[in-house]
Amino acid sequence: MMNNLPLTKNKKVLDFVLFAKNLCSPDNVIWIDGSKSQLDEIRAKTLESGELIELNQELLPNCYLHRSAINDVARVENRTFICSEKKEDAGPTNNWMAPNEAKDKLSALFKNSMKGRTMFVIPFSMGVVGSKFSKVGIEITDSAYVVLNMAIMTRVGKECLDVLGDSTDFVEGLHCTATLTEEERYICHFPLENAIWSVNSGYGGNALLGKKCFALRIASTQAKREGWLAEHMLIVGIERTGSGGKRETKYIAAAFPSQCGKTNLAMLVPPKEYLDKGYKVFCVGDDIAWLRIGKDGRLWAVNPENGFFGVAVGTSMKTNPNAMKAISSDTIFTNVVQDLDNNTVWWEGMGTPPPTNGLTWKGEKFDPNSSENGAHANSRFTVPAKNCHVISEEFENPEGVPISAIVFGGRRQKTIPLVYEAFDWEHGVFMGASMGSTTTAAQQGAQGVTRRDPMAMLPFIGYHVGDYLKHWLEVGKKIKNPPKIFNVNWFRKDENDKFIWPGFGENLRVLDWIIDRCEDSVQANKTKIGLIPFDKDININGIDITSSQIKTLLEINDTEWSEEFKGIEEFFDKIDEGKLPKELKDKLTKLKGDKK
Ligand code: GTP
Ligand code: SPV
Ligand code: MN
Repeated sequence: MMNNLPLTKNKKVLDFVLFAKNLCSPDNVIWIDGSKSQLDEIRAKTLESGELIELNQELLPNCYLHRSAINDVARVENRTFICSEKKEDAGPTNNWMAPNEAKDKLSALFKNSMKGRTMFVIPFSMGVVGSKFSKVGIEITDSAYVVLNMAIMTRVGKECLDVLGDSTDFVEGLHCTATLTEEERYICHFPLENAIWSVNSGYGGNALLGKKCFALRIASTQAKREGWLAEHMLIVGIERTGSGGKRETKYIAAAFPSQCGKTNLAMLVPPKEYLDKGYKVFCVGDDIAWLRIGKDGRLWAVNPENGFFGVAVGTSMKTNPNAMKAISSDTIFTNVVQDLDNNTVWWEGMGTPPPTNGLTWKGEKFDPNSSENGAHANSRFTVPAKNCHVISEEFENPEGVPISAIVFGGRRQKTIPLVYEAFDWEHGVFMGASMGSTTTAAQQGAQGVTRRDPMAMLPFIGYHVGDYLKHWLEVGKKIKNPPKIFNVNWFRKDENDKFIWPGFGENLRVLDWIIDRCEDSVQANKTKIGLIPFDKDININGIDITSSQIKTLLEINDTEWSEEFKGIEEFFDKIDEGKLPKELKDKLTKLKGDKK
């Protein structure tokens, strides 16, 4: 029998559950206690209902497949709202709705939405349970798929309520798949109340409320108040023999927009030459970092998640073998191809021949010769972090890891060099504030359009972007030993529309230069936009890159950059509203005026 007795005496939690119950009228309520037996029971029900499909348990133990509704495959930025008291507090990069209006509108959609269904109450912790840097959330949902995903992506169960005790300091998330009607889909955030209401989607960031809604949008507002940073960043550790001859692990936090390579960089396998030299790479996180100033005056990062919700398409033994190994068990696959011959999964870019007897992500007969993809471009795997063979020893360390370098990057076909370094923190904030990237399938809407995406946080800043950038500058002033800041671009293309840089594991060559810079063991070329590597300092031994190509990758083209400055100026003008820090505007004016 599943537990339907409250797992806490916390009045605010009980009131929230009662409120949701009265509003949504479920047939029954189940409190998620975090036990394996309860999750097994819930999974068994999803297999009966068809919500999950059991995959070949010999080849893929404890792996399951889910097909989402066809109209529900990605985050919906145009239906995502920040419901701050005043519109100007949400700023020009967010949709805004008055809190009362949002509550009224969504209450009508939640009304009786769980009739005939079960309401699950998921107590969860972002970060190690009980750590002073962690935060508790309660997600109420009608979706067993959400429960099973949350149980992978976060720490769930009774112990989260135990550490919460009587405290009112938790985030309330109310979620219902309801009818999945797109026109009535709303993802609303109430920063004043630490609350999230999400209705009519069951997918990823719209529905797993611990992730983008809590750990970025709500947490960014908490971070602003409390003096830290909640960022869309991977965290990776690189162990090597440093310039002083000592073996050391240096940690890098990197912000790239959705589907721009965070998971891949976080788990990279060093090229042979580097393996031979004893390089090791450890993954701390692949999507979200909470960064605080440590007592030692450095910036420290924790990954508040407990699993990976990674992009399936393009993941192969060649591009990301660590992810491939991780997802060979205990994984929920969403919107990939099902190979009916052996009941396994497949996607474009997996590096194996397509199944001849398969079903597409929509559950239709898969034609490998069709121009239409079998897996959705935003198909995903959900896998526990502990499945990753290179998960860092520090993953569970409540203090996190000290960050030596912050890296920004996006998909840019031209203009932006392979790597360059900021002169100082303020310049680094300018670099992050002005970065751009072409849009991907992670969000609904036009793809392949270049847009500005400050710190890869455009869709995730829970308040005014100008205040957010000011907060970055202020945090910088308080760090005694700030990390150096860099920008990278793996996606520069040649005249044949081909990526010039091989990317993936080879990106370590660039991280190696970055760490050398952090250790002051390599010189850099001072240009007006920042510090660029000398060609000879990017090691291209053993890769198919000519010296003229490396020149192109490191080139600063004046015509391209004047266009870039125009784009940045347009964006700055759009987001200013009297809140964009003067330091950033001055930087742009100076850059525009400077010669080389
Ligand atoms: P989210 O989970 O959406 O936040 O994405 P992410 O930033 O973690 O992106 P991910 O690592 O999943 O990569 C997205 C896509 O970019 C995949 O299809 C990868 O194959 C591709 N990709 C990742 N790294 C590289 C790279 O270095 N070079 C090239 N050309 N493609 C890459
Ligand atoms: C992203 O879109 O940046 C993701 C996937 O990491 S989702 O959880 O859907 O936001
Ligand atoms: Mn992401």
